[in-house]
Formats: sequence, C-alpha cells, structure tokens
Amino acid sequence: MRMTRARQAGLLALSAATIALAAELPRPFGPLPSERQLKWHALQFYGFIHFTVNTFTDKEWGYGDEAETVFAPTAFDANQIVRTAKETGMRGLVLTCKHHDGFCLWPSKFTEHSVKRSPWRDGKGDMVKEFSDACRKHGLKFGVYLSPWDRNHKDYATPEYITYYRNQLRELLTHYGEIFEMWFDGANGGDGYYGGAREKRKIDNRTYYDWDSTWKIVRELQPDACMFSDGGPDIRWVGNERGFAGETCWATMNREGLLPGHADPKLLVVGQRPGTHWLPAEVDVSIRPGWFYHEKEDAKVKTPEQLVKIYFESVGRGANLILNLPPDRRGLIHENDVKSLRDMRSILDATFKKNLARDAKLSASNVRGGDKQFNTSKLLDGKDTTCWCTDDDVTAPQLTLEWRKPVTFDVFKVAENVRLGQRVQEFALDVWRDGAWQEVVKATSIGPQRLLRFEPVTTTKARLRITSAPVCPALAEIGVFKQP
Ligand code: FUL
Repeated sequence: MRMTRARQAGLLALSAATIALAAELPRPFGPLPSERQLKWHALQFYGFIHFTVNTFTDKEWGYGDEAETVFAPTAFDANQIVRTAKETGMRGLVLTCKHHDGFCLWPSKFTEHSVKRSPWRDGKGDMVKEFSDACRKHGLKFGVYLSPWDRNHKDYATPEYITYYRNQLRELLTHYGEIFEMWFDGANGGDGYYGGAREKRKIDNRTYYDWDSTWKIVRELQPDACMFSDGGPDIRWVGNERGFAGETCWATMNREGLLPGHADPKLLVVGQRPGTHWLPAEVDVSIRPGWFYHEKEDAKVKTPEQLVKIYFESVGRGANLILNLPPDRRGLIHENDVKSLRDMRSILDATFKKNLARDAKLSASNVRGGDKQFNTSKLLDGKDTTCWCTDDDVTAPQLTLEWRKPVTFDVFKVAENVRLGQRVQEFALDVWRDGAWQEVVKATSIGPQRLLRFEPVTTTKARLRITSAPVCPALAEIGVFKQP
C-alpha cells in the first residue's frame, strides 16, 4: 500500500513529536543548585584545620594579647597533614588563616600580628602557602577561614576594621590559587585585647560587616568559591557542632534575613521546603572535644565508630562533612587522630566496596515516556547527571530489585538528580520476607545522597517505594551494601 504524501508527512511529524516528548527531562522543582554548589556537593567530605597561638597557650578562644613568639611548631609539615586527609578520603581542607585571636598564619601586609614575628621558619614562613601548595600537590581543594571577629585589632568595631578585614580577604583570595570554600564564622564574643584597650566591644552583626559588599569581593576574586556562614549565601551551617544533619534535611531554605551569626539553629538543621534558595547544609565537627589541640584531649579522640556514625548522619543525609583535625604543637596530626581516621576509612571502604544492587534485576512501575534514557539502568551508571524518572503524573512509583540468590545487607543508598531540584518528600524500603513485603525503613528527604542503616536483612527481593512527592521523582543512583 502506498501512503499519500500528506499522510507520510503526518506520520513523520507525529513520531518526531513523540521523540521530542519522550526525550524531555521532567521540569525542575523548587530552588536549584548553582554550578558552584554542584561542584561543592561532589566533594562530600573534607577537613578543617584549626591552628594558631591557641595550640600553644592551650586555649579555644585566644584573647588577642598573645605574643607572636608563642607560635612555634617544632616539626610542622603540611604534607603530613594533607596526606593524612587524603588517605582518609577527604577531598579538601579549610584552614583557619586567622581565628578570633587575630594572629595571621600568613605574612599579611596589613598587620605585624602574624607568623612574621614568630620563630617559625625564622619569621619568613607562610603557612597558608605551605598548606595550599601541599593541597594542590596531593590533589585536594583548598579553602580559607578568616574570622570576622578580631580580638587583637585596635580598630575592631569601627569602620576602619572593615577595611582591614576586606584587605586581608583580598590577600587570601588572590595569593593562594583557587579557593573552593570561604568560611565566615558567626561568633562575636565581645571582650578582647583590641590593641591594648582590653574592653568589651559590641557590634550589630547584621549591619557592621555589610555582608553584601564583602560577599561581592569573594564573587569577584573567586567566582567558583562557595561561601559558608550561618545563612549562606551558598552553604548554610547545620545549626550544631556535634556532627549531625537533621534526620530530615532539606537542601533548601528561606534565605531572606539570614547572615553570619543570624539564623535559627532549629531551622538550619532541617532546612525548609520548598524554600526560596538552594542552601545546603555543612556539618562542622571536631575529631576531639575542642577545635584546637590540647594534650589533655589525647585520649578523647572520637573513635572510628563515632566517626562512621557522623559520616552517616551528615554525608548520609545530603549534607557535606567538614571534620576538624587540629595539628599539635609539633605541627602534625597526632598519632591517635591518624589511627582513628584510618580505621574509620577502613570501615567505610569495606562497607561501600560492593554495591549489591549491581547483581540485582531492576524493574520500575513506570519509566518516563517508556524511554530507555530514563530507565532503571541510570541508577547504576555512576553518574549524578542521569536519572530514572517517571511520567509527570506518576509521583509515587516503585522500584524492585530481585536477586537470584539471597543477599544480606544493612545499608541502603539513594540519590536524587538535584539538577532537577529536591523532589521526593518521603520514601520507604521494603524487603520480601516470609512471602510478603515488609517495611525495613522509611525516611523523608533525599537530596544529593541519602544513606540509611538498619539491622541486617537477608532476602531475594527489595522494593523502594516513593510514598510522597509533589512532582515525579528523578533518582540518580541507588546502592545496597553490607557493613563489615
Ligand atoms: C565557632 C568558633 O567560635 C570556634 O572556635 C570554631 O572556629 C568553630 C568552627 O566555629 O563559631
């Protein structure tokens, strides 16, 4: 049978329309991550280095009157520190270039209160440079912390100090290569040395720092750097320093009015849905009780099991983890800390060595447009840019995993394609036991990665149920693991 020209054209147009329809990703939902935030999400786990005069005076917050000569590490080695971080899975380091006491780890042009006057490297050293060079050598990202509060500076609380602060910020953002994260601390404790005044100085931390202008400097000098503070603008504090994100943790938040030192910890830990901005949480916690090294805490280093728990409750809840490793008076990471970190790494490596989902047959209750570019194979392709997604009206789909022989597992991993927003509200995992489906675990919020731990189960079938979502889900990856 011969087709008329018109019919032929009609068919062609129809199939083109079907292809165009099927090839379309779902429309994004809610606030979306920026490119710089996406790069930051990919890091997941990195280190914090707290090092200054406090290490030598045995304090947590220096008053600002410390003599520069106290800063005297005897065997400082940035490579030992960076190697330790790298070996244990960290992908970057953020250094306290200046903590609240005002002492600078680099020879700033704008003050003498720095390594210039210390015996370290005969006053000719630049610790920020040694750290940033070592990070680059070992393939780690480098970030900086510059405390807004300065208990040493005579001008603190006047407009002159803001100029000083911004000058220092410019030094750090121009002389040390690419910066992945700029850490703005919200602490402003009041009293200090302040050039000898030894008094209490109060500022209004909503207006004093004029954050909008300060943030502009960072954008201009380091456009790819994510800025951290209580309220972003790129990354939010998680609201506690104990090492956990909320059991429900949205990567979104209402950002209006949030500033360093100005946000409600109870909201920060959970985030807000849908929120006005993509503002993911960073979990900051120290491997020891304090942020700085104290010999008396040598026996209080967190155990490998505690660190693994922190990992699951931060990275496993869609946040990033910044784990503090305080160098000791030698200028090295103490042996106890190194041991705990290595053992944590071994546990995590053994846990994630084999993804049992790879041995399973995957089937879904719906695949968007029946199109193979959105099918379940995308859940195991190791890419966070692809996804299994469903038709627009299918917001509660199911995914089944079937094994030929029984498998035992106690960790479930799921990730969303966050380029399309944080879509899923609630989900559950079931396993087939005694001839019926039984729920093992349920949770809210997925985001860039969700890890759930539970008592080991042995089964031949598992099922992920998306139980609530305002739009069709778009899942990037899944995983099924057994802890050692
Ligand atoms: C806090 C500071 O006051 C601590 O000393 C530490 O630097 C921590 C990371 O942030 O706000």
